[in-house]
Amino acid sequence: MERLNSDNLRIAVQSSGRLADDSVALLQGAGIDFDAYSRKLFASARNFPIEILFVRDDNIPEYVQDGVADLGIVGRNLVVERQVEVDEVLSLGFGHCVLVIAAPRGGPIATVDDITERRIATAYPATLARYLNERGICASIVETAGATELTPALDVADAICDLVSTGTTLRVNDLAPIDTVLASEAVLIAHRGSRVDAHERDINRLLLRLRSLLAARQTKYIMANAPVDALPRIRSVLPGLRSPTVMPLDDEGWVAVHAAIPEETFWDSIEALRESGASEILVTEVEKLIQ
Ligand code: PRT
Ligand code: ZN
Repeated sequence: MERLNSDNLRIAVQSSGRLADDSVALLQGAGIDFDAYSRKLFASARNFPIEILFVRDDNIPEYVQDGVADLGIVGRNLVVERQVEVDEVLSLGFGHCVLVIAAPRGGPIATVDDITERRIATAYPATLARYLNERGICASIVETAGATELTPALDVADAICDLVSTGTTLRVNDLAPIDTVLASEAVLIAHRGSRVDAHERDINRLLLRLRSLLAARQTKYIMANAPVDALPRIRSVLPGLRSPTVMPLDDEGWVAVHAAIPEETFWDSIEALRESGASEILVTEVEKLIQ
């Protein structure tokens, strides 16, 4: 069997499950070339001194805390629940979900005030306990290992505290959310010990790549034509990275305007651009954005 190269940086990712494909795609998008096809216990990158460990997500917080891996990709919900000593380095923009308290629709629990002295089922007992403590609410926590959404119907609990993404599971079980405990997404976490110092250079190289990939995903590149006299207005409405690039067109009195704009306000910018007099607006994806 192949062995781990102890000198290399190690990153732990989920082997299968909700975060697995996006984690692999992120690393590969950052130009790390490895065989993710077989998902053996680990893979060595061919073009970067890093080893990828494929494990259950439950193990990732402790592996990173204990230095089995230097880095890990895991849901913030697990990092918070396990109360591990790691650094959260980057939010990765996938695996979005919220940990919510929910209760049977139309039942006696309609707001947070109603959960006092009630039973709340959850697979996140530490996070829920902290939430209750902070609010001075006294309620009992029923620990579950899965299928938390079924516990009210089985009269094992009066409410639940569980992860939600689309909300379908809550709806199907006739539960309504009453408060948010934690907003979560996949995060990159890092070990705090000396192993990491030895790998600082490679970690920084990897971070630069990941940041440029994440920034690119949040950016669109636009090209538009506009009459020269529309430029002052266009400049004032384009958020751009710095300022737009302006090039003369063959057609006198006209210019081409190029700019990188944030995805978040994309449609607002396009509308403002059109109202400023720009036309023939071309939009493309940005592959990397290195700052
Ligand atoms: O096998 P392994 O232990 O590695 O995986 P797992 O089964 O424990 O974890 P997995 O793959 O289900 O989830 C991994 C991570 O994905 C979680 O820790 C979260 O950070 C994140 N995530 C994002 C979610 C969801 N969305 C989500 N919807 N984790 C769980 N769910 C559950 C939710 O609780 C509900 O029961 O999926 C169900 C469907 O959700 P709705 O709202 O879309 O109906
Ligand atoms: Zn798990």
